[in-house]
Amino acid sequence: MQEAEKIWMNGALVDWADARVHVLSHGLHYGSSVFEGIRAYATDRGAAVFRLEDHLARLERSAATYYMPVPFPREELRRAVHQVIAANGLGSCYIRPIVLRGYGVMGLFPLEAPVDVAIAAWEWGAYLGEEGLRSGIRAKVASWRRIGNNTIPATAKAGGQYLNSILAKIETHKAGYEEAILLNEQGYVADGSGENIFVVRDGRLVTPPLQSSILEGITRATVMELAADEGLEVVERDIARAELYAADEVFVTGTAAEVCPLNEIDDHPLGPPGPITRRLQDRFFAVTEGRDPRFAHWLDHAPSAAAA
Ligand code: PPE
Repeated sequence: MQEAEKIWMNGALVDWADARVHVLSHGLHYGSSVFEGIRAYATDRGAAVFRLEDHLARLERSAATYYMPVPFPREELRRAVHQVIAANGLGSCYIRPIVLRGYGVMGLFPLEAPVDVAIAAWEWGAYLGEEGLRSGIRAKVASWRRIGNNTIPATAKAGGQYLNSILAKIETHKAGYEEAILLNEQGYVADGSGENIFVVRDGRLVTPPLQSSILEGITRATVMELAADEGLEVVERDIARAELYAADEVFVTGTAAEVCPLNEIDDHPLGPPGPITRRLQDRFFAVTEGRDPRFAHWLDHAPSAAAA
């Protein structure tokens, strides 16, 4: 990974190498952490964090699901995000806040463990590759099913649940594919290992509903709004596996992955990225890079030096 200089930890900036937790931290043993992935983009007015408020709200909801109090108010975390970007001299970057059960208690009852909060930021280019963004990637349906909603709630972005994605990712990587698609316990399409998924057919967008064991993706919500703005119909419904093969276009969305076309699924070619994927991808980057004034409210600009 591309290291930066400073990480915000429990209220102060520390050197990158000093942002440590104890090896007996609860979060490390039991996956009891919640986190966010956020991106900032370089704009004409400096770095702008995309939908920061929405990400911090989701972080609070994720923590609340696990009865974990976040020991800092949202406004302080918002300032901390800007502080980390500024302290590291970053423009376009990926931001990773994490709230974890810390050191002090062992065993599964976690409520007495302290809660630690850290925010790191670093340069992270195209998650699925620049070439992937341009030409699409090859994906395969994993044999591992997405964790059911009554096993671990998909709506909370918790560390432990990613073991499921990691199994799917390794399996499909070893098979020679660039991304895994997971079906849920009912056998319908859920999502990618770290992305939501959209299918385009006859000019309409279809995406799995929240109850199908997916994360309530912020990029998903963004794309749904941009699609509506483009006059495109978006339907949330169960998607059968074979519908992926019959689709006109398929793409995935995520903070890390952005809007990335798939060009092949289970060795069924989908062809080069289609016009609707392209249009939404172009709109997405125009919005995140501050080139679309109508969606400027999604950009959280660093406070100016004078105001800080
Ligand atoms: N589903 C899953 C399972 C998921 O992990 C993500 C984000 C999404 C959907 C998209 O959510 P959103 O970012 O709000 O649009 N995955 C994060 C972690 C990726 C990683 O490798 O780490 C991300 O994109 O930051």
